Amino acid sequence: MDRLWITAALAGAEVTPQEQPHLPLTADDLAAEAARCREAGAAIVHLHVRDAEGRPTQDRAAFAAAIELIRRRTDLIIQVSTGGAVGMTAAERGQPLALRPEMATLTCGSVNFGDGVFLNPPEVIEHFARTMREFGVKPEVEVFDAGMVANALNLVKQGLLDPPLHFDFVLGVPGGMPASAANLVYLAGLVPAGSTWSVAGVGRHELSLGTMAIAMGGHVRVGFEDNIYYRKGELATSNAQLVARMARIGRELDRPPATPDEVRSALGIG
Ligand code: KMH
Ligand code: ZN
Repeated sequence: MDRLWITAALAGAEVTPQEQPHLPLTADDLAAEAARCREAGAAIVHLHVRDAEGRPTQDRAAFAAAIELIRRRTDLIIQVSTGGAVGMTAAERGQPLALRPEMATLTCGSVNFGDGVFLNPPEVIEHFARTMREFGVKPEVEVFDAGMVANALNLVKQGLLDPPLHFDFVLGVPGGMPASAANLVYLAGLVPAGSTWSVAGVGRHELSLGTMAIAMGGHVRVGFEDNIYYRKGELATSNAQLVARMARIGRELDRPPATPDEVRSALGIG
């Protein structure tokens, strides 16, 4: 099987420093953490940024600052979030695309998200898909529920997305598809031949579903955006600690971590 692509989701938009004291918040923190994750085996960094007060922002300049520092310190593929935080407008969320990052997320449907709704109506999805094409950004199709795979495949039919696609199954968000082995097997079965996928299991499911994905030939996302614990009752000390564990499991299962350039060449980017 192919080498393992590990994505590090460093901070997300929802986790707070009160919940996870090692959460990277500033551009400097994000770049330092990205460098540690690269060292530990990550190939992709999934990027959200915060403002000076630590609140999630999609401000273009804030992304530019973090991207510059990450590029200075690593060769990681930088994947910006277009999801942002629940409640942000599409215009707000799309700002980092103008920076022409190598990758960006494209959530292909709406989903309840905790107490809120992560809204992705068809016109927003299509707008982001068109913008990504215009700026030469490779989409990662974010899937929080099964219908989102079908929506992405319809975008291919409409000529708005170019196969092969790369999917990320985010399982275990309250309101989204639960994080179960059966659900991962089902979703992986929907992926067309030639396309690729990873899983991001929320909370304790990060480890079990990540390990399953390695055995199934998929890829893995880990990090504080999805999970702040190393094991039950024990907070992780860094994102890199979570990356390193996946890299170790990958090596044991004959799926050593891929370098960013290996992933670039598989995705046809860079
Ligand atoms: N923060 C979530 C509402 C993405 O990065 O594209 C959406 C999210 C997905 O994190
Ligand atoms: Zn995200």
